[in-house]
Amino acid sequence: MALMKIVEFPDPRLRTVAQPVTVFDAELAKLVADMFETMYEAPGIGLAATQVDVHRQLLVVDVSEDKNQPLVLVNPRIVERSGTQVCQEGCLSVPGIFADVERAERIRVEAQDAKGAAQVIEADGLLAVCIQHEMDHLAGKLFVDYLSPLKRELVRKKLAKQRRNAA
Ligand code: K1U
Ligand code: ZN
Repeated sequence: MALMKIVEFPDPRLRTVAQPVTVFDAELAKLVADMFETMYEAPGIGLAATQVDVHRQLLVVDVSEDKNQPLVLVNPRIVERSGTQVCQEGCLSVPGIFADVERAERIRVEAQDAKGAAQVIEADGLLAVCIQHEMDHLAGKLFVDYLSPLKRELVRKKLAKQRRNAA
């Protein structure tokens, strides 16, 4: 397994729309393993392939406390949504920034697993938030896009300052 580099906002590669996965082979299995290692090490509760500069419809999630409920969603589609919830979100591609985002409370997702088998996931609460956040990444969208242009500009400046101070 290997740690992957996470692309950070405002890198334009985060705006790439992911293409469907069509081949379920050993290379895909290694990518999934590397993405889980990268997500757990960050640490995070989700990671989309877009964030590691792979533009395929693939995401990994684990919202459990013990980090023992890994989920792999390949070519995910939300087929039902209901209710709304507001949750404070973070993003490994936008480090140190947190903001409230409104999402559906419950979703039903049709996807494939890492071997290509069909799966249906019924999610609510944090799992539903995290899947919607990761699916946004696959569409080239970031949680800061839900903020006002002024707040987004503040985020951009804060990140630039963080990077200057770290250099
Ligand atoms: O997509 C990402 O960058 C991962 C992101 C997922 C996410 C978090 C919160 C709401 C929606 C989506 C993260 O994992 S940020 C880190 C984080 O939230 C966390 C880290 C350690 C423990 C618990 C949470
Ligand atoms: Zn994110």
